Amino acid sequence: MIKGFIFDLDGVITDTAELHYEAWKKLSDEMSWDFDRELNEKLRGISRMDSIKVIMDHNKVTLEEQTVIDLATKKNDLYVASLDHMTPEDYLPGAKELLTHLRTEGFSVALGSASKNALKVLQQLNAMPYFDVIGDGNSVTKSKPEPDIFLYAAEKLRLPPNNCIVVEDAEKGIDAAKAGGFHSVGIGPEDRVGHADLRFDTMKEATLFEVKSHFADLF
Ligand code: G16
Ligand code: MG
Repeated sequence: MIKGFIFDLDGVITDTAELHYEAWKKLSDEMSWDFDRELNEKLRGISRMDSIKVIMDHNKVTLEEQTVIDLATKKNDLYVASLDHMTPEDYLPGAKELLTHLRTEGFSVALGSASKNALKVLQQLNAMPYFDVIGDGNSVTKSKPEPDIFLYAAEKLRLPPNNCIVVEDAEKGIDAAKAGGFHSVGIGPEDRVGHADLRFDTMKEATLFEVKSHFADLF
């Protein structure tokens, strides 16, 4: 029986990928590092420190750990400042409708995000009332593709993974859901989330009706 849903944040509820891109791009320009949208795609769903390491590897750069932390902090300050402009208009199309529908039908709902800024994003969107549990980048140490963040959210919801559907836009996010024994819904192209149990191109198509139709024997 499906009793709960666990949502990723960036790329599922709202499109912060563009804001992350702009902040990493600004830092990279200052450091004379190569950084483009293709590389930004590789940062989808992974933690801040893992992200800067991907960018440095790409540029064949090695720096002292403290310098890396300082640069990641600089990027984060830029990113957090850009969140001030986020408003309740900034849900991805379909996301608010699905969250509202889950509330009216009485499902348990959790957030399972890699971001340490998830609370600020939810507050900017006025999205807190849609969630029973918040799992974010501060809740666990091992990030996706490890299943820890989703296992944390499920435990707080008091549900076994088998009773939950994870909604994710990142390849590593679907890997994490599968590793934890969750049912999964992928948002995005086949080459990114084609390994999910069910896939939609965008959140607009991800209605509760469609999800229930696919997982009919589980509802
Ligand atoms: C998000 C983004 C990632 C970002 C990570 C950490 O994960 O997709 O690109 O690197 O959060 O964010 P922060 O620097 O704010 O802690 P998710 O899991 O919400 O997609
Ligand atoms: Mg995401």
